[in-house]
Amino acid sequence: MAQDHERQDTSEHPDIARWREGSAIRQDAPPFSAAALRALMLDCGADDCGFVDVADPAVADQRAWIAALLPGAKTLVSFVCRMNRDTVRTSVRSVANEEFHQTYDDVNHVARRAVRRLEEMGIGAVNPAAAFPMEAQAYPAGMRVISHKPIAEAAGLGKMGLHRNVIHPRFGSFILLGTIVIDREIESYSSPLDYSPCLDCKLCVAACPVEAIGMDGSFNFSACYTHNYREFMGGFVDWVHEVVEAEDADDYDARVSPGESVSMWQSLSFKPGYKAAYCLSVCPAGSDVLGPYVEDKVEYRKRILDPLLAKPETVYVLKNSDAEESVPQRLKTKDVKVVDYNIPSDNPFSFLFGLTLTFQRRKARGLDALLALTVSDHGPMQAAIRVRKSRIEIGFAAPENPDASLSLDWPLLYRIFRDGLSMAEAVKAGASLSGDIEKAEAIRNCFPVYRPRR
Ligand code: B12
Ligand code: SF4
Repeated sequence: MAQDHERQDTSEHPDIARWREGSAIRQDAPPFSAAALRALMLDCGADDCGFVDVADPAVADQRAWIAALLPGAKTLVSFVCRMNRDTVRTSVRSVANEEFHQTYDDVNHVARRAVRRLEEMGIGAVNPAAAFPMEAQAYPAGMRVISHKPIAEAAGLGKMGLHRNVIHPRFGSFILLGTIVIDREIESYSSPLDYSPCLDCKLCVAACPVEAIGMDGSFNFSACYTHNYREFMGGFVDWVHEVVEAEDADDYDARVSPGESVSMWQSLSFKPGYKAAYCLSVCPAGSDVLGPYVEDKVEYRKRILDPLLAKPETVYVLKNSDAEESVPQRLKTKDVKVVDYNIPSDNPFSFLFGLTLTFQRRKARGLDALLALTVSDHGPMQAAIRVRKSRIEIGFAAPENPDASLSLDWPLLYRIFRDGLSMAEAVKAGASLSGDIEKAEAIRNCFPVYRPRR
C-alpha cells in the first residue's frame, strides 16, 4: 500500500506515538547508578572502569574535544583492558606487537558494545578509538580526539609512572585505555588514587634503547617517535622520501635493507609494528605483577630486561641526537641507523612548541642559557628559549636579561633549529645576533639536525 505523504500531523505516526510513551519514562529516569554502569562495562569486557564528570578540572583542556564528540556530554567512562604479561615482555617483538594490537581491538570492541547497550537505554554515547584512527587530516596539529591518560587518572584507574603510561594498581603497566563519552550524569564519580603504583625502580629508563625516559621524569618524544614509530606517520613519510629519492633499484637497496622493506610491507599489510615498547615490558609495578621483582631483583632483570637489551636489531636515531651518541656506547648488539622523521610546521608558534618534543637533554648537560627571539615576519613575534637543568622552556614574550638575542625571519629560524645552520651562518644569511654567541650556539646544539633533501 502506498504511504500517505499527505498526512500533516506527525503525532499520528505510530513510531512517534510509541516514542512519546517511552520518552516520559526516560525523562523521569534518575541519574544513572555508578554500580549499574560499572556492571555494564565489566559485562562488555572491560577489566576495570571509573567515571569522571566532564566538569572535572582534570579534563578542562579536553572540553572542546569532548563537546565535538558529543554535544551535551556529562560523563566520561574510563576503562582498561589487560594485556597478557609475558607476551608483552618477550624479546620476539612481532609477538608482543600482536598483543598490543589485539588488546587495542578489545578496547574498541568493549567501547562499541557498551555504547550499543547505552543507546538501547536511551543514553547518548560515543566511543572514540583507543588510538588510531585519529583525525589525520589535521596532522601535524592536534589529530587526537581524546587523551585517555588524564581521564584514566581522574577515574582512579592508576597514575602515570616514570615512563608516562598509566599504571593500574593491580594490573600495572599491562593495560590499554579506553574512554566513552555519555550524555547522562551519574550518581557518584570516582576519585583519583591517593598514591602512585610506580615503584621508581628506573627499569624503564634502562630498557629504552633510545633513552627516551629520563631519570627525572622527562620524556624525549622525538627519540621514541623516531625509533619505536619508525613504521608509523613521520617514519613512514621518511621511508617514502627514500623511495622517491632513490635513483634506481640498487640505490634503493643501498638505502633500505631487505628486512626493512619487508617490515614496512608487514606494517602496511597487517598493523604497524612498534620497534620497542620496552618501557612497558619491563615494568614490575602493580600488585598482581610485582611478586617476581620483589622476590629477586637480580633474577628479574636477567629474565625480563637483559634479553631486550641484548637483542640484535636496528635502532633508528636522528642526527645530532642523544641516542645517536649513546646507543653505540651502551648497546653493542644494536646497529644504529640515522634517519629523519617529519612533523611539518608552517608557523613559528607550533614550530617553537615542537622544540619541546625534539629537545636533547644530554646535549644540554651543564647548560644554563636564555635566548630571546624576535621573528620579524610574524608580528614581529617575541619568544624565549630557556635551557637549564637539562630542561627546556619556551616562552611567548620577550624575556628579561637574556644571554643572547636573535632577530630573524621565520624561514631562517626553521633552518637553524631543523637544518643545523650555525649561528655564524645564520648571521651571514641575514639574522641579527647579540650577546653571548657561544650560549646561543649551545642552545642550537640541543636539537637534532635533519638530513638535507634535494
Ligand atoms: C601521543 C601518544 C603517544 C606519543 C607520546 C607519548 C606520551 N608520553 O604521551 C608517542 C608516539 C611517543 C607514544 C608512545 C607510546 N604509546 Co602512546 N599514545 C599517544 C596518545 C595518542 C595521546 C597521548 C596523550 O594524550 N598524551 C597527553 C599527555 C597526558 O601525555 P604527556 O606524556 O604529558 O605528553 C606527551 C605527548 O602528549 C606529546 N604531545 C603533546 N602534545 C603534542 C602535540 C604533537 C603534535 C605531538 C606529535 C605530540 C604531542 O608530548 C608530550 C611529551 O612527550 C594516546 C592515545 C590517546 N588518544 O590518548 C596513546 C597512549 C598514551 N599510548 C599508549 C601506549 C601503550 C604507547 C606505547 C607503549 C606504544 C608502544 N606499543 O610502543 C609507547 C610508550 C611510550 C611512552 N613511554 O610514553 C597507551 C598508554 C596506556 C597506558 N597504560 O597508559 C595510550 C593511552 C593508548 C591507549 N589507548 O591505551 N604515544
Ligand atoms: S619500570 Fe619502574 S620506574 Fe618505570 S614506570 Fe615501572 S615501576 Fe615506575
